[in-house]
Amino acid sequence: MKLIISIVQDEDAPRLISTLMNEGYSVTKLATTGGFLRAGNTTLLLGVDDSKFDGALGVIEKVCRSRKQIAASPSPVSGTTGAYVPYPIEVMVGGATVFVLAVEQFKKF
Ligand code: 2BA
Repeated sequence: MKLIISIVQDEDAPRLISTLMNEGYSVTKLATTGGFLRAGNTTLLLGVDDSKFDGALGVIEKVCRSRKQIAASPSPVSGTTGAYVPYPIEVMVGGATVFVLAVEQFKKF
């Protein structure tokens, strides 16, 4: 069994969750915040049997799109002196950032 941790954009989350559920996957949704943009994103936890692992990754890849986002420049590191004037920057976000962990044990009580 594997644990898939997938960070996706909020816009993609509803369709991704419903597609995964329709295909028989169990999903947990966490409301998260990206450290760089400091904007909301969605983290999904999926525990999947090895036989269904490729299918889950395929759904994530199919549903999640990359998008350009305009954001304020990150604030300077602490200790920097002077006024901070934010300026807009364009970053490409997503489709999905995926981590895969081997699951040692899976139990439900
Ligand atoms: P954020 O940290 O808000 O990052 C949003 C996007 O900003 C990133 O998109 C990337 O294009 C850009 N970005 C991030 N850090 C940057 C930096 N130091 N300099 C310049 N541009 C930077 P994605 O790479 O698609 O990441 C989307 C979200 O996935 C991230 O939101 C973060 O929440 C998560 N993420 C990405 N890589 C991660 C990692 N190695 N560990 C943990 N979370 C990660």
